[in-house]
Formats: sequence, structure tokens, C-alpha cells
Amino acid sequence: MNDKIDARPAVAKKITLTNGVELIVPHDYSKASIEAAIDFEFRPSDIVLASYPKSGTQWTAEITWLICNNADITSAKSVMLEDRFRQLEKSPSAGSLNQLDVLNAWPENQTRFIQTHLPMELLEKKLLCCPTVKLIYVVRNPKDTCVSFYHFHRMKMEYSNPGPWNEFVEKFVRGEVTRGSWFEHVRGYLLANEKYNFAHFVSYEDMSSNLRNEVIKLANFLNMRDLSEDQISTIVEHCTFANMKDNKCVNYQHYHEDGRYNFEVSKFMRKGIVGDWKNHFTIEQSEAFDAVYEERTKDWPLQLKFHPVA
Ligand code: PPS
Repeated sequence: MNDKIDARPAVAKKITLTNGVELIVPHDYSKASIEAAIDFEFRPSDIVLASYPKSGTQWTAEITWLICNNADITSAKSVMLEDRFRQLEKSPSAGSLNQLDVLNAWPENQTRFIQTHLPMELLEKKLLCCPTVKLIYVVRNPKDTCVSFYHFHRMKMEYSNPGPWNEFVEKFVRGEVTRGSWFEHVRGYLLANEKYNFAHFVSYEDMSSNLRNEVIKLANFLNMRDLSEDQISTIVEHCTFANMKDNKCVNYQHYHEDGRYNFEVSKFMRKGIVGDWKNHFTIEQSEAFDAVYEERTKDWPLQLKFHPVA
């Protein structure tokens, strides 16, 4: 690990919004950009992909974009995913465009693809104003999410220094990592969906075990039922981990080149597997995590099927 990473603060950046909600955000994100995102006016044709970080967001985004664009892999291989699927709350960095300006200037007759890690409590009001918005939520086994997030913290410069693994797991469980508690994030979307039935849930594990099936289910949700068998096969093939890992439009190699990520520490497309937690959690850590999981998910309207993982 180089000096630049070691110099990062160990504590994540916490902001308090005007409405009193506390959020933990990447160090380069501002209160102003989060508040602007919360006030964002959705359009009826928007597609919104929400997730806790490291749940398979970019994977689901690529699939969603291809489903809605006739499996156009030529464009998908030439235009960066972050330019096709805009992150709602991202603070404008030096020389880059404000995502909200780009989204607001989007032609009215074209679908906007919007990605967010904001909790549902901050989006609910505006989303409910636009009931035809297609909301997708991707969720992943929290132990694998935690492992992936740990390695992401190690290599992403705007994040806090994760410290050693055993400390990071404890911070993750307490919700003291960037973006806050996994439990609260998932719970918020599950409860809202229980109430309004407006979202399509997809799991990393289901995509890993049967990607074709998940592509078809997502296409049905998006009312894109006319995709041919060949187009579905094209999407499935294009979105394998092996292919996405080598695709410069989705693998964030350019962030490594401009210094935002350090791929010598860990890559964005790291392992892409289910169950890597077994290589990181001790038996004691795993049992402690399971106990917290049981407690924190008791009141959830639905028990997610990745738990427990064999
Ligand atoms: S982020 O930063 O929140 O947008 O990250 P996110 O995209 O949600 O999650 C990154 C993890 O997803 C893995 N990934 C994939 N796995 C399997 N197949 C495909 N095609 C794929 N694309 C991305 C990526 O490798 C990260 O997981 P880990 O476990 O770290 O490898």
C-alpha cells in the first residue's frame, strides 16, 4: 500500500442535511450535491437503479441499459457506462460536468438512466410524484458486500482508510462506513416496496446463478418483452464477469489512470464471485455477523434468500 492511501483519514465523512438526516458519504461529495439530488424532479420515463455499494450496481446497470437499447453492444463498448447511466448524487469533480445538469438537459423523448446509492427515505417523496418511474434495486449477500467494500475502500482514494479487515467488519456492521448501514439501506427499500409495490428487486446471487433468467425477468419489468432470444444471448455473453473485466467502458480503468482508484491495490472488477466472504471472515466473525443479521432483519417484510449462504 502506498503513502497516499495510508494518509487518508480513518473516519468516513459524515454530513447532516438540512432536514436533519445524517449521511456518510465519500470525502469528495458535498452536502449541496446531495441536497440537489434529493430535490431532483424525476420524469415518468426514468429508469432508476438503486443499491448499497458493491451489490452489483454496474453489472445491473449494463444489463438494464442493453435491455432498453436493443442489445447495442457496439455503443456499450464505445461509450462509458457512467455516461449512459448517470449517478444522481455525485459531486461534480474538477473539469467534469454536473450530473444533475446533464440529466436536466436530457432530451424529453429519451429515457434517462439514473443510478443512486441514496437511501429510500431521501428519494421516496420525489419518486412517489412520478409513479411510472421504473425502480430497480439490486442487493447482495452482506458478507460478500462487506468484503468487496473493504477492497474498494483500500483502492478508492476518496474513501476513508478502511484499516485492518477485522476493524472494517465491525464498522460495516455498525454502519460506520461510507454510505452507512447496509441493514438500513436494504430495509428502507424493502419497506417502501411493501407499501407501494413499485420496485423490481434483483440479487447478485440470482444473477450469478442464472443470468439469462434474470435478464428476462428484468426485461419483463421494463416492458421490453420484444427482445429476441439472440439479443438476450448477446446481453448475457457481454455481461459475464470475464467480458466486463476487460471492457474499458465498465471496468473503471480510466479512474486508475487518473489516480482516483489504485488498481495495484485492488481492481474494480475484482473477483466477481459469490461466497468470497469465506476467505475473509473468521468463524467467530461470521457467527457474530449472523447474530446481528437475525436481529436486524426480524421486522423485514421479506427474508432475502442469500441468507444463510451454504
Ligand atoms: S459500486 O462501486 O457500488 O458501483 O460497485 P458495484 O458495481 O455495486 O459492485 C462491484 C462488485 O460487482 C462485481 N461485478 C460483477 N460480478 C459478476 N459478474 C459481473 N459481470 C460483474 N460486474 C461487476 C465486481 O467485481 C465487484 O465485486 P467483487 O466481489 O469486489 O469482485
